[in-house]
Amino acid sequence: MPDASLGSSPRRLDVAIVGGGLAGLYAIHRLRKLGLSVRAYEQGSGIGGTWFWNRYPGARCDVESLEYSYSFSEELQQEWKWPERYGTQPEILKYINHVADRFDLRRDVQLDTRIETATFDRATNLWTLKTRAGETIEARFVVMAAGNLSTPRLPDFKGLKSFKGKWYHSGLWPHEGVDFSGQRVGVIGTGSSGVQMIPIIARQARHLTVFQRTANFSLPARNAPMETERERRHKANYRERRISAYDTPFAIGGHPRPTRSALEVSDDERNRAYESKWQEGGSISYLYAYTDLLVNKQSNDTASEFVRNKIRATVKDPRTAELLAPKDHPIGTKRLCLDTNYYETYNRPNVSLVDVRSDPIAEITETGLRTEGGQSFELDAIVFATGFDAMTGALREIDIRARNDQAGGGEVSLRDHWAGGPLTYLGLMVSGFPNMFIVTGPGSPGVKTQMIASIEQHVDWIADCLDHLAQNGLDRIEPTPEAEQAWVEHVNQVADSTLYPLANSWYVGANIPGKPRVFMPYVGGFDRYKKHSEAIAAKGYEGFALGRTAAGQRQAAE
Ligand code: N01
Repeated sequence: MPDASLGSSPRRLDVAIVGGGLAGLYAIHRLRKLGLSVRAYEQGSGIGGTWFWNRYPGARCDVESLEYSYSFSEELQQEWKWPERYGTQPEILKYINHVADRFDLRRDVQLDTRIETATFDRATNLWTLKTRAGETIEARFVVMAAGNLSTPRLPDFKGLKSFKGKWYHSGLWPHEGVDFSGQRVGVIGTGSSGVQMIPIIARQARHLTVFQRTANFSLPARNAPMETERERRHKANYRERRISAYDTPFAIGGHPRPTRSALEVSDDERNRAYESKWQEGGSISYLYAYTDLLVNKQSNDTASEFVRNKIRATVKDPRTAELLAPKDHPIGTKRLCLDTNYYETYNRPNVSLVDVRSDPIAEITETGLRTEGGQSFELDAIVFATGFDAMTGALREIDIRARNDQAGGGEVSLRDHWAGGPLTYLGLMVSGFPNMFIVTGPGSPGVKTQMIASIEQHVDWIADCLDHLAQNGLDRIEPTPEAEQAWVEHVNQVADSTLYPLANSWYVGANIPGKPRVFMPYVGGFDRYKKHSEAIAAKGYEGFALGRTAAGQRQAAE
């Protein structure tokens, strides 16, 4: 419900949180413990973020459920029972709602509230946020927990308005679900969302046409009901398992650290190792088979070719198999997909694959779509699994500004500051925008890890930082431009030492025409990042300018 204080004097908070997903909810819990007044503003009509919006058929997490969950409460992680190896969207949303109730978080979440502007005034040392409905909020600090994959993107196709059928985007799926029975359906996009929904839509639709621009690597998930014994063993030392997971690059435990290069072993031995990972299911275990799969092209070629051969052995029509076998990027450099019967689906008589790389979609028509080469497809429904304006989209949609305190002093906007690509220090803060924290922003390892581990690590870091400020009578923190620049350079150097930049992925904004091509996530690993960000805090927040302002002191006293 929109807030009742609308139109009256501004609500004053210690911390305003933007977003009511996994990050925003944990921020409420953690920051409240410091005695701070907090409130999260969520544009959806329910909590859960990604898991609230992405309700497409087959939506499921590709990190195992015993890992993809909060670790902050031992009771919670012991009590919650995941029914399957990988959580489905409804199950994860149920879990998030359970957490909100169990820790009484809802009273500090305001739903149906979109933050449109956020302005920091150096003279008052306050952030002022405005909602679409016209409410004003003042806060000493802001935590942006708006998500990395939360701005759905529709390609700019001509003619969508003229389409007489129904169309959907994976990230804005109708809550009541969609029944495709008897319909001619087109799915555009073969990333993680497309790969998950295609086998399920194929079982319902009269005919399914998949429009593929880039083939993606996908591995079998091997989902199954949770094994009771496995769950018992995991829970017997959950805490220790989490700690050892935090000491790995992906913050995911259970996979021994590789010790050898893929090129150090014989072809037979390597193929046996890949086969065993393929049978085991899951992406981390596969990429973790050898030390150098993400840094050495020749090593990666062996892992890529193994999967291409699996595709060729699965898909009966050789032309379709070759189209599905990715050749333009090394495996793992675009987000590796996990599937259940994805490649097998192309053996169904009611499924066809169209290559829109060689013959791009020209326009949506009244009755379907047409390619530049003149092929026409009659469709009753079109599904856009075309992804998101990743990592920067949600923050760029908010008009974020900071005002100087000198009379007549200028204003900087985040959109301008990021015009050439996102600039952050540690993915946590932006120079020139004091007292604004980002959870798993660009420059953080977040999207390359078990996301909830990164969320908890970032929010804990932010909470410790706010505590440090309070304990020391300080009220302002911002990164120095030098520290920000050095971090951005470091993020890029680390990326350049890997194979990641070889792919046209959303990690570099390649899916958005005109977006600056900058490598956004930190791929040096969660383990290194955690140690580094903690060391920076221990050194008195090295690279940050901390301060005490007259206005800030007054507010703290109020
Ligand atoms: O989006 P994507 P997604 N014409 O950007 C194609 C997470 N996630 O929603 O590669 C034709 O990966 C585009 O083609 P190309 C996960 O981190 C996790 O699938 O740009 N095609 C691509 O095939 C994931 O990486 C889970 O050439 C067009 C597809 O649309 C991220 O979310 C599940 C096009 C978009 O793929 C995003 O995944 C789902 C055009 N004009 C998502 N424009 C799990 O945990 C775009 N495409 C399992």
